[in-house]
Amino acid sequence: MRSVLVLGGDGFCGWPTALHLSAQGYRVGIVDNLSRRHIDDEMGSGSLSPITSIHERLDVWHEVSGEKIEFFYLDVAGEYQGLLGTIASFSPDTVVHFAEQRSAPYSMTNAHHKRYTIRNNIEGTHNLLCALVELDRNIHVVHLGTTGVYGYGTAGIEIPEGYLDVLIKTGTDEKGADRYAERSILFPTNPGSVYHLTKSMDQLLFQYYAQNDHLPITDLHQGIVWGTQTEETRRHDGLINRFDYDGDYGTVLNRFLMQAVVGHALTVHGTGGQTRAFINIQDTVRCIRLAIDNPPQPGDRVKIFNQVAETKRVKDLAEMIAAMTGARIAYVDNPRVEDAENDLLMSNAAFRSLGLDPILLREQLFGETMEIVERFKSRYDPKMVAARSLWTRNNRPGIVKE
Ligand code: NAD
Ligand code: USQ
Repeated sequence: MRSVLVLGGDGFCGWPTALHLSAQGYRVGIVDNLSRRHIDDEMGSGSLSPITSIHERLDVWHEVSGEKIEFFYLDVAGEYQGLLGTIASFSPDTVVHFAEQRSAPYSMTNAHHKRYTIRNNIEGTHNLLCALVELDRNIHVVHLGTTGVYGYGTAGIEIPEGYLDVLIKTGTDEKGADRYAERSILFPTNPGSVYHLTKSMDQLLFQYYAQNDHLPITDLHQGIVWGTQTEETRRHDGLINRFDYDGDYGTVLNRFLMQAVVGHALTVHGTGGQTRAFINIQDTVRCIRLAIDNPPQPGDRVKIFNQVAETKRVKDLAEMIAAMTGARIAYVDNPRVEDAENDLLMSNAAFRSLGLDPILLREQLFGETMEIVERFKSRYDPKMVAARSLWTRNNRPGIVKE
């Protein structure tokens, strides 16, 4: 039986991925230090959907599916020997690595959060790579990166999957004509937050270890995930996925859907001219399985897939939801440093060639997410909605002024 260790398997993407793989017949283990739950305690926030403890979740999964998922309570960034021993004894064919601090606003709040995000994400990734070199068992790493590594300026091209083919001027020939050398380089990174910076740095770690130690590595550049439930998490309330709506961890589309249901104005930052890439949570889990089943060979360069379904402008999303629900749109101050407007075209040819027919944003698909919000809206805390983490002293929080 093929086996997969899911680092960060208690999180928003990791939990439904672990269940999906288990349902598909993989032997699955989860490693998590529950830091995401501790951050909720730190910030006074919490998932809108009432998630059960990791142990209850795993018991319910065993009850409904007959499958067992093992859990290892471990800090990937801080407990190298524990990580090494866990990988050695679980002996996976693939390690899926979600175990990073993933909120851009949280990473920008203060020096403590910046330093934590750098330490947690970079050391976690590096520990994993060192452990795999030490074990020397040809274990495939599938890492969740972000489309944010490409930056959000207008590139003027369709952003390729990780690499850019360039011609470098090397001189002139005897007739004075320019000579060029062809190269394929990592697409130049342009991170927009300390969190995105860690994903950019992860890319170099992967490039180095793929080259030097021939580790087989796939890096998935994922867009903003929307939706909550997947085929497996719907099977029982005790398996429900988390739904973040707060100013730090709530992502834009889920926030707008939540705001529409509870009667809060849709908080569009600045002009809303920012264009971003999106993917539904059900496709996240499908893509990860496709990546697991199609590993690179040892010695290959890092395989990079853009894990996105489509791109959309924030303002257009808000208008779509406002038209559907009657919600009011509030153009609030932008707490972030980002271009007021950008165009974004992004290739997703690799996943399409593997058979992915992605779920696209359509009004009728928002129903389920809105039902989840409707069902649990008594748990909503209006104080948590404002985006208060500022990128610089010159920015202002994204607060609706009545
Ligand atoms: P999440 O915060 O819900 O889950 C991350 C999980 O990793 C949590 O359960 C957390 O406790 C765990 N974790 C963090 N640091 C750890 C450590 N040092 N040791 C052990 N466990 C640790 O985040 P998510 O939304 O599920 O994102 C998962 C990955 O996908 C992240 O790397 C993120 O950058 C990437 N991603 C997410 C999105 C999105 O929209 N959610 C989009 C693109 C990429
Ligand atoms: N935005 C609003 N109003 C809001 C919230 C956000 O206008 O209420 C805007 C932001 O200013 C930004 C865009 O929406 O322009 C996206 O913000 P987001 O919070 O939805 O997403 P982001 O911070 O980019 O991060 C999320 C995940 C991160 C992942 C990333 C993919 O938290 O883990 O890496 O999406 S990507 O955006 O492609 O980098």
